[in-house]
Amino acid sequence: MKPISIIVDCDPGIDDTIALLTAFVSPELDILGITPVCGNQPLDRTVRNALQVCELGGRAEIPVYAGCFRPMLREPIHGQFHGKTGLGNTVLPEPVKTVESMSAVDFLIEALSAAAAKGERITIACLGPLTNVAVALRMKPQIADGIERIVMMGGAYRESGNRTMTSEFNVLADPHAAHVVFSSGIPIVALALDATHQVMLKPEHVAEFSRVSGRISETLAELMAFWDRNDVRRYGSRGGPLHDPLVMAYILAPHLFETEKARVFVEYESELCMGQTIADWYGKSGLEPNADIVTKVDVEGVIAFFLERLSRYAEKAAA
Ligand SMILES: [Ca+2]
Repeated sequence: MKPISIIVDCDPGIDDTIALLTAFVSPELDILGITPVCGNQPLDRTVRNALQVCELGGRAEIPVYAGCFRPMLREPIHGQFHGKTGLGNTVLPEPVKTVESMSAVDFLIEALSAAAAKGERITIACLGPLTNVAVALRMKPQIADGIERIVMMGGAYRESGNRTMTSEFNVLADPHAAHVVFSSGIPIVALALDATHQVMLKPEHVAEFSRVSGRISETLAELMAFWDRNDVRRYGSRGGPLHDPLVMAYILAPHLFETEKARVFVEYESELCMGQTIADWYGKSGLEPNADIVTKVDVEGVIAFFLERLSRYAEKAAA
């Protein structure tokens, strides 16, 4: 089967690192580029982290294009659970690999226009604020013809928010960009907190990941241990929700997920509810659905999926 052409738009970030490491050992994917954006960390950090993760994963040949320095209109906000560098307490070697000179927005426009011209389509995995994709769409809306679909982590529908009472971090960080993307007509699969809060990465899972993952085992265990929120009141157990990696699981193993169609609206005016995502589940707006929202996750299946994928690092070392 022909591999899925994919661009990974991200803001690494611990969970983005796990997502990237999973994508790197998945031959079903042809990763055309990685486009870090300002999000969990300022842009210089997310770019450096992306370069380091490419080297850690043995995929230094994948080009990294630096994205937008800031959200479209709002002041930047950054993640609270990723430590000082964005990778917890993990210190990776300084990257030898360098960032491409072309910007992420130019790369998106070029790659998607080229795909559209050939009648091909590229999947975009969005693991951070949607600034890069929104700016590219504002500059050249025709790139939508080169997008197969956007599979994104972001939003909170029946769940309440994580960064504020109403809002999830990736959408809150750039609600205007999210509005542009949800208004674009591009097919969207949304993995919101409704999905990610179902998948808790618990200390016993971390031990298991560390056992199977060969040469990246130490780094992975350190990263994942940093993820333990210890917020039992909210999540019902120790550990932390496995947010952004679920995008890769969805693309590679969609049978582990159930979705419902809805029209999604993004609040970008109210300070109280800034970044809230609202789903019209029952056709109240009179508008057609614009997203498939993941409502149910096969949790054991997803954990087993990631264990199998990341165990490939052990095989790679042995090969
Ligand atoms: Ca992220």
